[in-house]
Amino acid sequence: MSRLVVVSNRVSDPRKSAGAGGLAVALGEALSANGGLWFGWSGTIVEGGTPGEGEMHTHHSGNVTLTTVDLCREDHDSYYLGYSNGVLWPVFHYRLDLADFDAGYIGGYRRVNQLMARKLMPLLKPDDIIWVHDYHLIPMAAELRAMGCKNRIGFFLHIPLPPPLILAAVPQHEWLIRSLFAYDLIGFQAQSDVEHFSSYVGKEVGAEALDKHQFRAFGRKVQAQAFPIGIDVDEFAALTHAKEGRDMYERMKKEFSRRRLLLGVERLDYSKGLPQRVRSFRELLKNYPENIRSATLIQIASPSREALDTYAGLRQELESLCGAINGDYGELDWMPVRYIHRNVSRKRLPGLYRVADVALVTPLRDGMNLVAKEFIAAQDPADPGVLVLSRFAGAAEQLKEALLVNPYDVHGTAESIQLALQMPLIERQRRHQQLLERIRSQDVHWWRKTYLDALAACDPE
Ligand code: GDG
Repeated sequence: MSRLVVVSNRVSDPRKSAGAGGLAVALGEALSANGGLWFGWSGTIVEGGTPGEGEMHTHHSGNVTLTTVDLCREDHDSYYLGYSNGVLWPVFHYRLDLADFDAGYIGGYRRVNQLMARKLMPLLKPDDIIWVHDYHLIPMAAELRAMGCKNRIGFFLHIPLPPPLILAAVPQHEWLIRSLFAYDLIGFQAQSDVEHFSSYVGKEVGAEALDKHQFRAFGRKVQAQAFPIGIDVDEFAALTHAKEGRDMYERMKKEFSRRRLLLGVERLDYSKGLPQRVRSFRELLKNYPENIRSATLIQIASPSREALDTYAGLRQELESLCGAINGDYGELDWMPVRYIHRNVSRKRLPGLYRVADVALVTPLRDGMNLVAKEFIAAQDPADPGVLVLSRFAGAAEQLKEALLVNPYDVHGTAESIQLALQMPLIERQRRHQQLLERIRSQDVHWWRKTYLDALAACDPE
């Protein structure tokens, strides 16, 4: 059995991941199955350290080895804040207007990928299977190959890949795509991402399409395919019934016994469409006044990437919108929006999802969106809530029985929210049952196994 080596920006201890997200749990579990190595940044920033250098730390958790590398301030700021989250994140989410194409960032991005490859290379065994995650580490395989690595290496992009003409706005677009050809398998979230990859490599680098999923360019062959990530449905359903989930459910259920609850949960990120959502909610109150004093929006927007100006600006915009709507529509004993800018414990979230009549998952663009799937998993099948889902979330390719909306269309979204609030029980049950079957058959274990089987089956070059 080959050893699995997972490489990601952040690393988490599988034994301490009870409160962590589903992805950390799934990767930890994949590694624990046969023993493995999880490699990435330690989370430590060394003030005044030397660029391209970083101390390595190793500890063991059962049969999983966790090896991490520190980054100096300059590397962290240009690799993580600068190129990853100031260039790749906005452009890959179609926000050219928010990208900061500072020419200095790319140096740090390359330097950190080289540093990571240099530290990982001596730890590798010849038959290890390497699985690299996300946009922070696109050139990782190319760096490893340059050092002579012949292992099978797969990549999974958790965020969307934009169409060729948007991608081409990144000054290093060709280099990024050439770097992807150092992998054996590229996993995307959605079919639309595979289409964008296929059309980019056809148009911009003249790749030869060997079939729908295999492409040859730069003297290498790569396979590109969609593997929609899922959640651990059983684990999530169990959290709903565990003490903290149940306490949350009972407390909120009592409060909302005669009122309707609309719920939004995400990191405060401009890809999630939060201002548009609050405007849609205001439109709902304006056009359907029967919801005044009845429908409440709870919006959890957990703090994220606050060192970047675009995120600070978004926070101000959202807070001013929430303040305005509460000022315009609020009563002494009722406020339309409850906005929470804090992280809510993962153990309590499922209880909150279960009380909600409607989940508003309306990103402007999203690789997949796990909140949509968590909401479905937490519902009571006898009296389920309704999922209002953006057509621009990767999840929309799978979750067709949700009410699909265009989040830019504030009026249309408000109409769909009203439809959701009025949906008869029988239709809610029918939609929920189909959605639940879908997230069960393609859960996080299916995702991991399907991906790793496909990687193991790739012909090595
Ligand atoms: C990226 C891609 C893709 C949110 N607020 C709180 C909290 N959360 C949890 C949710 C969910 C996770 O964070 C968010 O996952 P998403 O998938 O919705 O979004 P991203 O963070 O942008 O993730 C995305 C994903 O990678 C996986 O491939 O689906 O498209 O952008 O699990 O529950 N958790 C807690 N408190 C909060 O306040 N505990």
